[in-house]
Amino acid sequence: MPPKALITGITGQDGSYLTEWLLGRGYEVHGVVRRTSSLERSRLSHLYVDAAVYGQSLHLHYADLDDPTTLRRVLLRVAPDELYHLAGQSHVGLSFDIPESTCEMTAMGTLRLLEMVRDLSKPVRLFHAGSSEMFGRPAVSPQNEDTPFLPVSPYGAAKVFATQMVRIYREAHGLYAVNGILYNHESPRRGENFVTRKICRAAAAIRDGRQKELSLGDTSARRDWGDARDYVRGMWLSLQQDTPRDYLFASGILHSVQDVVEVAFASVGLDWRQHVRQDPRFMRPAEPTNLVGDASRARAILGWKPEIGFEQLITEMTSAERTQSGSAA
Ligand code: F7E
Repeated sequence: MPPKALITGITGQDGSYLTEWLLGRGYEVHGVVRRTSSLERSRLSHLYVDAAVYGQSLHLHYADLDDPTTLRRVLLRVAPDELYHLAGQSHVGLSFDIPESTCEMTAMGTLRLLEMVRDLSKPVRLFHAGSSEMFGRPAVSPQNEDTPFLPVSPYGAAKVFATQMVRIYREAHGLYAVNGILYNHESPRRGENFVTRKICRAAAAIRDGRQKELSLGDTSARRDWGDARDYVRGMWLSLQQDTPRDYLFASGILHSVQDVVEVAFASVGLDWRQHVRQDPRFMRPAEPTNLVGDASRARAILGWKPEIGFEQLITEMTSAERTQSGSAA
């Protein structure tokens, strides 16, 4: 019998890469999808149309984090060995505009899932995607798994609640439950309203004459950016250990939004100065500071280290935008 995995958030960037990673290891993969008026499955479409994969080793189920009865039914029917909980409202800026639904999905949605897992007769290994945003403005840099959380956004606060609940259920109820503290991780499949994708997409479109300028918020903001494909490998590794514990996944290197702009525009032979402008609409009410991670534990116990560097990632993302629009040289 192949091992079975269930993924919430399977249609997202991480969910789609994780699906490929697990299928490549012989897993039967099940995903929870929300009903929407448009079929938001573009990141999985290459698998969805493959008759040898979809309905064979990959299965999608309609359910949602705010519909516990259905979600419980899916969990009982699939009876997974591993459960990867990646779903939730993941845009930090947007969480200032829609804090209630952000907390409902990210915080309460995780608690509901933990309650379901607690009741299962067959034990499951649970991975929960935490975030560097939980550290907010930390007193120490770089951060590790023991650094106190000081979130400065509704999203960060919701993730702290969910992460702490995972720890509580692990200790109090003996669940095999793991938090990954994930720093920013990007790819050509990143959502279009995250800053790296927005910049790479614009650089490609300006280069090809489909766009004139790019409006950004705070370009001095700095983040620890890695590649999503490295991070999903870490998720899987963290569930293959005898003892469940939390792991931090980061590159350990800070770059500014301005650095992303310069690499992306230079990669298509453009001078960013002629195209980029600041727009207060994209500024946030509060920004975290010094979010840079120390992934020593993941390196020591899981043998994990990031393989794709910042410049390679941004260059690939920009080039992918040109390929997708059919204009690559
Ligand atoms: O912003 C600044 C913005 O939206 C990065 C999520 O995956 O990583 C992600 O959250 C920085 C911020 O990612 C624009 O103010 C400037 O300082 O790409 P982002 P994020 O907020 O760091 C963490 C770890 C998560 O867990 C989240 O789920 O870029 N910035 N100008 C801008 N950001 C956006 N989106 N758009 C701009 O125009």
